[in-house]
Amino acid sequence: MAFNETWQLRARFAKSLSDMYGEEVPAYTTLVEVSEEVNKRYMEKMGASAERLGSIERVTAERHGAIRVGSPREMGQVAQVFAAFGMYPVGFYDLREAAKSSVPVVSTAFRPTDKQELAKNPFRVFTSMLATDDPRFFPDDLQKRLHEFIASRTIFGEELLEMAAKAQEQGGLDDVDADKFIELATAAFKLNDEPIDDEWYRELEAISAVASDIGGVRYTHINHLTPRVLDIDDLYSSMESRGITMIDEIQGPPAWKGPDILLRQTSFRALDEERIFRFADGSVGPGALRVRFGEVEQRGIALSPKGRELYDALIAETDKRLQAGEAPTRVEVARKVWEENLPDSEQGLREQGLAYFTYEVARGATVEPGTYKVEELIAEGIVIAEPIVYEDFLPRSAAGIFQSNLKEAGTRDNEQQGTDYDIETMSKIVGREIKEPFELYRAQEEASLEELATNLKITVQPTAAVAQA
Ligand code: OOG
Ligand code: NI
Repeated sequence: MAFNETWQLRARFAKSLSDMYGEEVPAYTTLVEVSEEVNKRYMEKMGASAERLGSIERVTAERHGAIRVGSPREMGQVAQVFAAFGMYPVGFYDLREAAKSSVPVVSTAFRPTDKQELAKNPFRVFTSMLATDDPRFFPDDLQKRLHEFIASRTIFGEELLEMAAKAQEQGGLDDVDADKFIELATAAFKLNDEPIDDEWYRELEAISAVASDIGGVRYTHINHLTPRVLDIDDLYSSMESRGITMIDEIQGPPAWKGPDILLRQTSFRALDEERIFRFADGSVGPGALRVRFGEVEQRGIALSPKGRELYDALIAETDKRLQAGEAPTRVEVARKVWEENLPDSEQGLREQGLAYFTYEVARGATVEPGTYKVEELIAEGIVIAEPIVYEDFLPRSAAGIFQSNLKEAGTRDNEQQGTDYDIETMSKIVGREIKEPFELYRAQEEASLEELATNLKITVQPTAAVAQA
């Protein structure tokens, strides 16, 4: 009997969710097809350099999912399920603060954390928890009913959780168990057709469509599954020419002549979906709701804290100039701001310590013993630098994606004091330590520098990105 290692379980899980979601949302299948065409075109156009930020095998299989849960208990359970797939919590995102409209959630992302695991299968899931205890969104009486409703449902059954614990303990499962486990795990995220209580759903929807999506039903489901493309501008126009309306713009960094940094994302708008409701008069029948959409992403280089600070400043500068009417679109303004402020080469990013890289000895290269700067070794052709890909998310883009799919702004009482959440409180909720993205990238660069020093038998000075506090 064959044994399925953790990464194999993860790859199977990603595939199984993707198949299920394709049946639930046919437009997703179109998005995947167009993404594959875009990637093929890009490979043909760019040759070997197309794969600088990820092999075509990895990128083709790469997806991120988004799910939403209702309580710390459910968050702890989903963390157990993801741990079985080698997916651990990384990063804390407070979308309550990042969004202008009413988005009452706090989030983390579950993903593989080391390089080899990411290369085998990089599946990740952006996971949000409804902040039911935040009085700016949920007044006392509603809070109580919401807590009761969520506490009374079971999304992750005992068998699933037990199998997840076993898979984690053994570092995988044999075939028979694996089949069952993938089936149960996939089913936990399947759209359920149990009638929705109309009155309850609409009460929450008036506050936020995100609140009703999470707390208005007895189940969870995948909100979206996102393929990765190598050229998001091509994807955007290809989708529009197929008659699919995309949100107004691509979120995150603009297209420009320099290196791609962080993450660019866009989506097509949430579609009206028919579901069965139970109405106040007791009748049961179809009604419409609108929460699920299709999203796509292009990934760039991971920034250091200094790079991220610069990125945030550039975004603020873009907002300012856009308001002053400098150019008609955010993307045009951003491109100018980028050109004025960001180095337009990987070397520039490295020299200023703005982004993370790994370093390898060029084949057959040797060097006299001594102390060297990495840039010096690169210039002499002894060392080759490879960018580290950004594996995480951006709160503002996430909020933008949430928001662009809400029909109404919802309500929010800013007179009330919001509940505090941070990476520590969120770690307690998840039941595992949430890793800080910067620390993972930095550790990767540091480890590669150490290996370089060992291989060349030299001392290597810390790079600017690693030398930062
Ligand atoms: C999550 C939105 C965030 C992203 O890619 O930034 C997200 C959600 O809609 O539940 O998926
Ligand atoms: Ni997403």
